[in-house]
Amino acid sequence: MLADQTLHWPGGDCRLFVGVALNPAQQQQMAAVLATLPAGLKPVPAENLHLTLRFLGQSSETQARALWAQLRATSLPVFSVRLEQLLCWPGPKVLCLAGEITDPALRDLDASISQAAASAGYPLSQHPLHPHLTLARGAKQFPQSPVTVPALQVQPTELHLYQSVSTPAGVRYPILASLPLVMA
Ligand code: 2AM
Repeated sequence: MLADQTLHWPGGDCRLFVGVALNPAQQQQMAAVLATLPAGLKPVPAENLHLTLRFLGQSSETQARALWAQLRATSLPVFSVRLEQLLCWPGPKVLCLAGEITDPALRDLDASISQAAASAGYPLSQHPLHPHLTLARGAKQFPQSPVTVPALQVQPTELHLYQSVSTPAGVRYPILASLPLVMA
């Protein structure tokens, strides 16, 4: 499927982030894993699984379009990352499957996104990129009971601009625009 490079703006200011999705087989695999997480954790809905590459926060349409135009004009490399470490981050209280950046293409992509974000006027990122897949929220500490999560080799083909929308039924992440990641 060809990425829809058009940016569909929903109106007003929006909370945004740039990220990638799992492929459908991985999403299904992780949906089964989410269903086995210990009680007390709040698994994320499988359709919300994503890797955040850059959190942008509240954004105007003008700023988002400037960012996306710059990314559209950039060659965005396809990358691979292995997520294999189960971590509990007590600050945001999330359980996540994390990995290290070993593929230079991911460093290049991160640099391109940071450059585009800076020139569109977004503030500098507070943390260096640490690839991770948030599996559950409400994780004050590492679960007492054993959690088995398979390692995941993620190699996305598209970069997405996501909106984060809070609704009474929970948070949703509609995709506002996508760009293809290309072989170097
Ligand atoms: P994460 O679960 O991949 O860390 C939408 O709000 C998404 O942006 C969240 O699911 C979270 O992604 C990320 N996010 C939210 N607030 C953030 C912040 N202050 N800094 C970095 N990432 C944030």
